[in-house]
Amino acid sequence: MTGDRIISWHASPSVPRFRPPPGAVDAHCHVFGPMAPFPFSAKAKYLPQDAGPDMLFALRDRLGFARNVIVQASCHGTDNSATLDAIAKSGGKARGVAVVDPAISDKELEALHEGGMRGVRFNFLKRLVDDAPKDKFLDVATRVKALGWHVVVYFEADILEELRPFLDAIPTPLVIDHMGRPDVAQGADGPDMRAFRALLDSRDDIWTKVTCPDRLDAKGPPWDDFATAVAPLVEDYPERVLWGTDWPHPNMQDAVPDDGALVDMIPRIARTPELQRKLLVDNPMRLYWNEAS
Ligand code: 0GY
Repeated sequence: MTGDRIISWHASPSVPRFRPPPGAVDAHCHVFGPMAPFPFSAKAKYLPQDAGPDMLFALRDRLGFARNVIVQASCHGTDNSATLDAIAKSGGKARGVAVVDPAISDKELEALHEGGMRGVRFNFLKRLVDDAPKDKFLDVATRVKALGWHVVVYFEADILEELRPFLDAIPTPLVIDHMGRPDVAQGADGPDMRAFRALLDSRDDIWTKVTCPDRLDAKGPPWDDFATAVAPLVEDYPERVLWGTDWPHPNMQDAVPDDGALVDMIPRIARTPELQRKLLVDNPMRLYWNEAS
């Protein structure tokens, strides 16, 4: 990968008007580098500027959050060192989701667990990864089950049907990134949301991140289509939703979202204090800070 390193995050995000409840978790964010100690993968599809743990924790505090779940970004490939470094520097306030080479040993998986990882991510976006071997992913899923982990899957709505047999075979709890990227302009009852609800209804251990209005709502801020399409989902699956900033917003350099405005979307999709507490505190704590895991 060559070319200029990109900046995909807002230089001075606003302080949100909405104050998250105490103990709120930003359950989908990343770190990029820093590159000197943690070089990007030779297979990276984008080359970002450094966005390391200090910046992430400063944003966490500015937005009024208490914890982070740091998802290994594709630009770091299967070397989880940068994510583990950020978790270690968090003083117990971060956990992680790893991306692994399917040939990883059980011992290496245990070391990732020790380092704070609680899930593994399988990415099916062709613009982000070269291949997504389902049979090998299933083998990994079976092995991480023993650690009490879950599987995070990232895909776009047009391949949901094709992925169903694979998703159905995963033996751990499943977390779907960004609701499988529905077209939110179709509304809460459009074909994409209906297909996604059918997936959620097929098992009671499938969770989703109600994230990324900036990626999913083509009309842009104030992201009304996103609010309309997503609020009913939060109401119908209150125990199985997670929320995150997605900072530093990989690949969003042409339309960097204001993280404060993203936080101000929360009361538009989780419309009561009880729903907000489940979304931001109870659910992510159950998945990532469960003492039994
Ligand atoms: C996201 C979305 C994207 C990127 C990555 O790992 C990544 O690079 O996840 C994307 O470009 O859609 O969830 O961060």
